[in-house]
Amino acid sequence: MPIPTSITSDFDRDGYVALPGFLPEGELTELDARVTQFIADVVPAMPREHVFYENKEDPTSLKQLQHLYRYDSYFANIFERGGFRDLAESLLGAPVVLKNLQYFNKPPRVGRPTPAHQDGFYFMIEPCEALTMWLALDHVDDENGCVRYVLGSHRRGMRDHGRTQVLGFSQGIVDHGQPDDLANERAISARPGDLLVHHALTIHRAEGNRSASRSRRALGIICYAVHAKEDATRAASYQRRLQAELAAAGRI
Ligand SMILES: O=C(O)CCC(=O)C(=O)O
Repeated sequence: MPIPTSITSDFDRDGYVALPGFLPEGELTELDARVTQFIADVVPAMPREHVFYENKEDPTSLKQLQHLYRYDSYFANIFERGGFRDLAESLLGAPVVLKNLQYFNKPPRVGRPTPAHQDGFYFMIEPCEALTMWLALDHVDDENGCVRYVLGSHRRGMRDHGRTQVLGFSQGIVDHGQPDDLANERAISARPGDLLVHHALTIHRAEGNRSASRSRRALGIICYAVHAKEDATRAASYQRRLQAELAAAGRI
């Protein structure tokens, strides 16, 4: 599928692009039903390091799932079928490999903020050529915690990150909130089926969900350019340490 050059040039300039109505209505309805079914049928048997709750005693506080495509081929197929691969390859200008398919929610009232971060810090790849596609499943706005990007931040290199206490976002930018970060931040509202795409160096964050009744669900699809080499030993060792720490603290 050819991708209009205005989309690639906006992505190159801003570090993100918003594509309203990316997923057609019928596919969105099916996806929503599949997600609901997955949560009911598959999640109870998933390993705890792939399932995060705001409060693990409360199933309604589910906040994040990792690697859905490993558990259900429907989710692997949407990457190939839904135009996501073509889009990612056009934006990165290279063939890509699918690395993760995540579910994010910020449950009403309890969904906590997402710390400011750059995904590439987590990815441990060289060169840092990767992107995340964030597909809204709900109406998302300021009240329930929309994604906020720092315009053009993908052109200013990797910032220092440090440990946070936010489950699912263990690293955040230590000095975020500089005048440049604040002046260039853009809050992106979205409707179900809208797609946001950001570069792995783009700074982004989200507020918590302040609404009393509206969830804030999304899928996150992560791709690396095939030539981006992962420091797999370092990444696996970080994951092992993090999971041991979270398990010891009773968080997962
Ligand atoms: O859903 C969020 O709050 C943030 C998601 C995110 O950081 C990402 O997809 O890279």
